[in-house]
Amino acid sequence: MTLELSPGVEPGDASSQAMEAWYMDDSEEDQREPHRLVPNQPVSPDRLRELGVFHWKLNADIYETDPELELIRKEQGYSYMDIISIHKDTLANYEEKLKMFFEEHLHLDDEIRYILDGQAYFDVRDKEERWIRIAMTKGDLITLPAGIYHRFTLDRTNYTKAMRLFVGEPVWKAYNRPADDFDIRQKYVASLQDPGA
Ligand code: KMT
Ligand code: NI
Repeated sequence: MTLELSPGVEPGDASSQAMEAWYMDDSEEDQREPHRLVPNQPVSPDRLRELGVFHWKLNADIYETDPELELIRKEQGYSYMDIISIHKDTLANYEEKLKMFFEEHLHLDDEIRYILDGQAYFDVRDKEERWIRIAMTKGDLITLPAGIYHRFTLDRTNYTKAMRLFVGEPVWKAYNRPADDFDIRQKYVASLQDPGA
């Protein structure tokens, strides 16, 4: 039997447990607050997939020996990995980095993050440029497509530990918005109009 691990689409098993996502309000309060609309306006995994955002739920307690993680890495070609602990006592230039992570930006490659401990938010723009907030908790592995505008923040708990995965040698370079002239951006925008492209 071949094990096909499609991100989050098999009903009934652990990998289908959806992350919670919602449209954000535009209030000026702290970025670490949830910023939900009232009433809350949830965003489904299908909607996220249309934006090219994929998700798996894994058992982070066994990440060092997890066959499911191994299989995903193999199938997706995630040869590189490291672990980043984001907390004021563990991350050099903590404040500065958090500020950087929260600037709206894109990358020329997919951003792949697996939350091993704690929690955090990834915000992504939808097709109409509205911010969607994705609540990441322990066990969530997410992939953001190259060219999507996004940002990252800790939540009120001020701590997360994440695995960073990458295809080949990692490139962390972020291009702050506006970065619309990159081919990868134009490709991404085109893929939103025609999801089959
Ligand atoms: C990025 O580029 O948005 C990040 O690397 C976010 C921090 S890593 C959990
Ligand atoms: Ni990024």
